[in-house]
Amino acid sequence: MKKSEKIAIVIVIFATIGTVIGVFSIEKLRRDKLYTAELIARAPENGNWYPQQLKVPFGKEITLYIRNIETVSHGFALPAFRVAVKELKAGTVNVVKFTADKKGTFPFMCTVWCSEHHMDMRGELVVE
Ligand SMILES: [Cu+2]
Repeated sequence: MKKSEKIAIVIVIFATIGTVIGVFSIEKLRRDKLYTAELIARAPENGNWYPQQLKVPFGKEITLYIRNIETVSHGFALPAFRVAVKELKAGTVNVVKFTADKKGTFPFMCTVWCSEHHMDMRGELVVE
């Protein structure tokens, strides 16, 4: 084997390894930005939102699963991040996505008249 052939083989091996490492690095960076959270919707007399104070890390792309475990509809609004679900139907899971791009404490609330205590069906999102 000529010296130039050996060099060519080494270059191909390094290029292949480099590509694989590059792809995995980009994928890891993308995944590091993702964060998943869950919220349970219940009327105040049945325990209210759980957790009532939901903490998420700053700078992440949040996927929020909102599970309505009751037999009545609820709604969801998180005005600071322009996120809302008109109706969380009884027994369903709804998914909303937003970027937690500001730190602080932000209210979220139910937007469907679900019980006489509906106005107390509130919680807060803490981005830290
Ligand atoms: Cu409600």
